[in-house]
Amino acid sequence: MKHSELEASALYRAWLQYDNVEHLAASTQYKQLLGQIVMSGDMSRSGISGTAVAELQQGVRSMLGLTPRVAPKLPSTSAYLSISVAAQDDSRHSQLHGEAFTLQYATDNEGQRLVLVGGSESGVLYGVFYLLRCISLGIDPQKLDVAEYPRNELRMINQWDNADGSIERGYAGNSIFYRDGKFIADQQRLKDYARLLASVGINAISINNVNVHEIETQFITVELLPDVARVADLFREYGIKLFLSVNFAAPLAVGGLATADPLDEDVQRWWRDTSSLVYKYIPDFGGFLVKADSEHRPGPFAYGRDHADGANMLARALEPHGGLVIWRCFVYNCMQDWRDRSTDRARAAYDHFMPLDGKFLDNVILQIKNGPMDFQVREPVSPLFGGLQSTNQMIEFQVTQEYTGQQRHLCYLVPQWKEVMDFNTFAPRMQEAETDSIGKKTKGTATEPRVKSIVGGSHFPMKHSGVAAVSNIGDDANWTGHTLAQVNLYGYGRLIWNPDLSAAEIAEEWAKLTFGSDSLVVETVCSMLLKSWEIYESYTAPLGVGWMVTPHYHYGPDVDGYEYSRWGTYHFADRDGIGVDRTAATGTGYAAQYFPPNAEMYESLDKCPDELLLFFHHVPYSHVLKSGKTVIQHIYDTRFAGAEEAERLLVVWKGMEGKVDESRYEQVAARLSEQAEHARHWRDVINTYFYRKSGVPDEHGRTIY
Ligand code: GCW
Repeated sequence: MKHSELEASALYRAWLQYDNVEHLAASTQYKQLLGQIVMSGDMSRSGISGTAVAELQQGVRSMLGLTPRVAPKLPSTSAYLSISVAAQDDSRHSQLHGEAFTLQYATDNEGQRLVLVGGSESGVLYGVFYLLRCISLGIDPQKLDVAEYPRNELRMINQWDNADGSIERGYAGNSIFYRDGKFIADQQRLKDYARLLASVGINAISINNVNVHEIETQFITVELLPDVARVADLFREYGIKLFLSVNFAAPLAVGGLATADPLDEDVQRWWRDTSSLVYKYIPDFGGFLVKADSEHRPGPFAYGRDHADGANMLARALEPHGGLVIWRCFVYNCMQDWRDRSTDRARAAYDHFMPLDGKFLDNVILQIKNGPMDFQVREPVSPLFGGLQSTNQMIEFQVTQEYTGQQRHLCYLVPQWKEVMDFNTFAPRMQEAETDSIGKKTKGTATEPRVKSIVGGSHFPMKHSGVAAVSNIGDDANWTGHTLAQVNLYGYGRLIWNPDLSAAEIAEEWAKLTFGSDSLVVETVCSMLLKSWEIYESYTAPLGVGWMVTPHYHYGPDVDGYEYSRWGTYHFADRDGIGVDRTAATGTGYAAQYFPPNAEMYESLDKCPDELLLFFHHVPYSHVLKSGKTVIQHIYDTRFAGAEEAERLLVVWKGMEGKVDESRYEQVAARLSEQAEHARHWRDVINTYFYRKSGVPDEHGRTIY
């Protein structure tokens, strides 16, 4: 499709539809207020401010049929929007954090105005997107009196794009960054992506897969840095910093050295020189993202060094330039022998990284997956949150639906992320004296030790912290394969801007921006979204056990697909029962990695929540759940109900015909119909497997094969 055709398509415009809203009551007032923009004289007209103004003009033109004029001083008209960046010495605004903004309506004898003040140009840009959202949602401008600030410092998206144009775990076409080993020269699509990201407050992006292959290893060389710099230039205009995933063995692969040992002086020098080179091309480069000693990626273990040695070596190279090392904790033995019952993959990240707490330099951040395994439909929260108390950290989510239906099934992930963010780790409070060891940012004693306050940097003292997630976009016309999966990218940005927003609020906002204000459409879409995670869970792997998927592809049921494999991913189902004993008393001891009372809760068969029962315990099929059902009956009932619910999603969506534009209606209908069909397949495979294993019939005598 040509870019102009894409731009004209509702699929492509995602939540930035900017349809005409002149029929909404608030629009008349917005038209009065937005004819004239007064931009304070000291603000630049290029860079992020330039972007903000261009976005505002484009949005206002499209929604209100009016192009605002921009002037540096007060207009003769009595209504306008004023935009400025807070001066450091202005006491009213000195509290404004760099990315924060205030947006207020004011009126007096002289007239009326909207006043937008950003803590920086980025704050202005976020304020502009906020205002555009208000116009689109029809919010009365006279009620505007907001002070918004992001709760997380780093709000990052990780592309798993490869230079050959493929995307690891991508379910929406090919890369918009690369094709056939080269950067795509036409950057229009990248610009549109930057807009989408900035509109929800994302401020950092790593542009290549954490599995760094041959060509991407050369991104940090003279040959390819000019290309990387062009991408950085584009994202910079939207307040987004660029990071690269690097290959820990780059000194060998491209540096001509005989080793990548982090303690070797030549290696250290090579990374120092390389970092200086990168900063010549990209003065505000964010830093390196590293997957080391994980799934066959090189790392410090090869040289008998630990991960602090590895990360700190890179950190020293980046430090003079203000760069960060984001070091992933996804480290486990992927060559496990399934016969070995003593090794537990769930323990791995904690076992590797806890002994290193406090040993990382100030510009290293550990990036920790939300759960201890790997982005399953249901997992407990990684015990590293709360465990690590003297280390910068960020949480990693997966927006791309690898194990959650691959954007062919509907699965709104914000409710899952919210559960994680709200999880109380019960980590004991830090002593004030300990707070100096790592940095100045906070005393770290004010909040409850929930994941959101830990990664938000307000609980423990951390110099840097935040949230990252694997992107779900590709070059499909609708970006995300399933049009409704756009909500996950939107929701990710909104949630990490403010983790106190509810999943329902975010869904509603997105539905209105995406589909307009028809309340039936909005309510229908929201109800579908809010149930979708539960529905997906109810026909796939039961009770937190995970992994019953086709090896490698991870789409579709294969109960024993990972059972006799090297990946450390087992359910141990036999004729009597199922589940993994991770208790301290009789199992792998994983449950003891939590603080009390979580440790006791998971350790105890009685207290362990049903949805995670099989993650922590091996139980007979006759075990009675808190719901009053036996495990086997729960498996049957939820699979039957799940498949029915999936079918109902389709039926409900069919009611949207004629209410949603045809392209999006048809696209979603096709996906939902595949989901309904596939959910029946899941139901029958799972039920049949457990019926054959256990020999226990369904109480209701339904068909099992
Ligand atoms: O979930 C697994 C994926 C791999 C991925 C890995 C990781 C990038 O199946 O494709 O590799 O996680 O997070 O590093």
